[in-house]
Order: sequence, then C-alpha cells, then structure tokens
Amino acid sequence: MVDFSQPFNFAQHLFELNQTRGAKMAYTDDHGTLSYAQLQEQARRLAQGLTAAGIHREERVLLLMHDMREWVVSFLGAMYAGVVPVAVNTLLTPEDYVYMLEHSRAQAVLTNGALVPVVQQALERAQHEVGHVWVAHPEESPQGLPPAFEPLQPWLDRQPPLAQAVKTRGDDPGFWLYSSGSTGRPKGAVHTHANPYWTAELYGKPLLGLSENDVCFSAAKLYFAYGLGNALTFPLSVGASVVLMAERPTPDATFARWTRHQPTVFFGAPTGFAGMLAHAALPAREQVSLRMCSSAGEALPAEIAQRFKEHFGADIVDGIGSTEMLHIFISNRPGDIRYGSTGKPVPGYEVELRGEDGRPVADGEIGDLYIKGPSAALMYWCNRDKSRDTFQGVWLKSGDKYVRDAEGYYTYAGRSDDMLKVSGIYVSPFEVESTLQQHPAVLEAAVIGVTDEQGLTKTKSYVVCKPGRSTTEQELKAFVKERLAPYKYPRFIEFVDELPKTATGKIQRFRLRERDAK
Ligand code: 3SK
Repeated sequence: MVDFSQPFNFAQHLFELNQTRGAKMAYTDDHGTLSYAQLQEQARRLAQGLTAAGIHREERVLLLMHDMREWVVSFLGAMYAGVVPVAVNTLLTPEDYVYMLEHSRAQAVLTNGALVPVVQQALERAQHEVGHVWVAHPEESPQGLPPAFEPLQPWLDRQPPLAQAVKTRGDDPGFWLYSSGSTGRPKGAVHTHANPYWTAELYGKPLLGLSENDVCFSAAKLYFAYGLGNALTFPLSVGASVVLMAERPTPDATFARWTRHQPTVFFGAPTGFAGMLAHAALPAREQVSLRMCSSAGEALPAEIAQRFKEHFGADIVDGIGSTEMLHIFISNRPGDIRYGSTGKPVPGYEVELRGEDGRPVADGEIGDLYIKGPSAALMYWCNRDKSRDTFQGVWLKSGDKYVRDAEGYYTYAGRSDDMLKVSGIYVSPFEVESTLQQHPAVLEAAVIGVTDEQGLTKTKSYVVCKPGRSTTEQELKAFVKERLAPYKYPRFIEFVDELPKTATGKIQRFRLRERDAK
C-alpha cells in the first residue's frame, strides 16, 4: 500500500513496479512493440523535452492521438514531468478542439500524422496560442507537416531521459478527461495522480484478477476513462502486455487482433459484442485465447453475454463506471456473475440509491445512483455549477438510475435524464430496449419518450434489424407485451439503418429526441 503522506507520481510508480521487467513487451501496436524498459526511457525523454521546452508543472498539454505506443509515452512522460496531459477523443470536430485548447489553455499538442489536418484547423481558429506541436508518425499526415509542427520521434531521440520524476503528491492534478453530457460543452474532469492507482488496487487487480501473464486488448480507446484503465493503468500495474489499435473497433479489426495477438482479456461494450456475435467472420473458440471479457459503457443485455459464453466459453464481466470516478465501481465478478445485472459495489466504493426526496430508496425501487470512493475527480475545471451538482461532498452523483434487489445485486434502469414517466409510472427505456433485443430479428433498439396529441408521454422505439432479417411493428409490440408489464410496450416503432452513437458507443437518445421533435 502506498503512503500518500509522501510524494507520489503515478508514472514513476508504474516504472518502479516494472523495474525488473525491462525486456518484457509492454505494448504492441500497428507499427511495432515497446518493452517496459523502452517505455520508461521514452517517457522520461518526453518529460525532459517538455521541461526543456519551458512547460511547467501543472500546465496542460493536449493529447490528441490515436491509440498507439506514443500515446502512452506522452501520457506517462507528461505526468513524470508533473505536466498534466488532457487526453481527448480523436473523433471530434476542429470546433470541439478549439474549445478544449482554450478551456484547458494547453501549452502544447501531442498528436499523430493522421490527425494533423484537424489539429491545424483548430489551431488556426483558437484564440489561445500553443507553443509546440509534436507529431507521431508524421509520414501519415495527408499533406505533410505545417512548418511549426515537429516530428515527435527525432525530438525525443535528442532528449536525455529526465533523471527524476517531479515530486508530485497523490492529490496533485495528474491528468484530465473530458466528459460529454447530453447537453452543453464537455466538462474537464480533473483527476489526481492517486486516482488511477486506486482504480487498479480496487478493481483491476482484485476484481478482474489481472496478472502479468495477461495480454489485454481494449476496444475502448485510451482517451476514454474505461480504455485508460483497461489498456494502461491495469496492465501496467501488474506487468501485463497490451495490444493497441488505432482504427475503429469494427468486428473485422477486432477479430484480426484476437487471432494475431491472442489477447487473454478483451474489454468491450455491449454494442460491440452484439455486432461481433452477428458477424459472419466470428472466429471459432479454438482460434482465440480469451479467458475473460469486460463490458461497460451501457448495461449488457443477458442474452448477449449468454451467447458469447456459449460460443467462446468466456464470461463477459459487466460493470458500470464513469469518467468522473475514473473506472468501474459496481460490477459482476468472475465466479459471481448474474447476467442482466451490473452486480454489486466494488469493495472500496460505497453506493447509495436515492429517491426524489434525497433519501435512500427501498430494495426493488428505482433510485438515483450516488457513489463514494477514492478515485473521484477533484472537479470539472472552471465549471463551478456543474462541479457542485456532481461532486457533492464525499458523494458523486452519477446520473444513472438503478434498482437493487434483496440479494444486493444492482440492475440498470436507464439514465436519470432518459427515464420516462408514462401514465405516472416510471418506464426504463433500457428495460424495453433489452427486451426488444431478445427478438431474433433485432440487432439494436433505442427507446425515447414522445408526446402524443394529448400532450402525454408515450414510448417510441427506433429499431435496427440484423442483416438479412426483418420483422413488423405489430410483431415487436406483441413480443414486448408478452415479456413486460403491458404498459411498457413501445406505442410507436420506427425501423432505421443505424442508431446515433457517441465515440464510445453509447446511444445518443437526445439525437433521436431532436429528430422526433422536427
Ligand atoms: O461507461 C462506463 O461504464 C465506464 C466504465 C469505466 C470507466 C468509465 C466509464 C464511463
């Protein structure tokens, strides 16, 4: 156990843990591999480079890079120097990056060749001036590098490794992650150096049981809190190896890594698992080495987990976390999996379900989820109102609705802002969606509330059918009525080719609501 009364630098902590694993492979990506010794050396060179460039402790740098070895070098190198990496989603627009550059006042940008055009556009439009742009794999920039951009690797090669980590403390700002709500600007969640340590100690090691023999592969990208734990914090906390992939986690891209690199633990999201199971090229059990999978992002329908287990013999361990809490705080666990539920609180976290009056609700009743735990972010940067609303003393309001049964298992009941009250009764869109997904022709479904001629809320479902399958509105309504309380069936059903989603695969119900309001 770490003594947090002493200085604590998370990057240094990981390097010390792996001091005896120098030759072991830490990362493999689309371009090559990086051993533990190389990772430490490259990160310390980067720390020296930032320091020499006049970037000071606590100042921010924007990390806008596809998943590759240089992402990890940049993240840990910045932390080693006490500089704060702001890790951002690579799928956003130049306007989004303008906001993030101005909001974070980043002193530099670390990026890769394929993203140069979008970085260039953002920098041209941003009011805030950035001193340096370092580019990994500049050869992949479609039109070469603008004069002010510098190739990352030659610059790193010129730096001596920084001799010592900056003496940060556990509570010092370590890095930021932006969290997008359904409305408004993204919020910059400020995480400390100690927070990732806690996610590994409470969840990655004891609950998932990861070990140095594992090869981890995460469909969720590193800029996402889920991906950061899966592909950096957890594997490096146990000396495991990691497969990184820059491209989108399509079934084909994922299967290629499963068969080429033989990961033992795969981290995905329900939509991804559903898409893979429906894909013609699904590998046979004998072609892969998966011993366990993890799922987060949205609740995992039981049917998907069961079909996956039947095919691969591996459990999908479903849990829920948040950007603000950094990783998972309620989870199933190997050996105690209840498909269809999110499991129980991860030891070290406390969970409360509160009703509208702010008091804990009884078992069986839906309540708002609050969590208490050591990995909570400090605040949303420069956003006092939203910080106050989310970080309520020792408790963090998650924005999710949950119900706990008499045995202490928690089941997802939708987002607080997506819940529907139909005829005075709460309807969980998720419950209706997961029922629709049990229909053999349905690939995905999203349920929203719409207002009928009388101004009353009714449920409407958008449905995507599996390739080559079809069904009718009547059939689906009857299917839901047979399985749920009849008032829960969707009054309207519309078939669509795809559902709008965030970069991390969450269904954007607000987009469907906007579309419906037109
Ligand atoms: O979406 C989740 O459940 C999640 C899990 C781990 C870390 C972050 C998030 C948002």
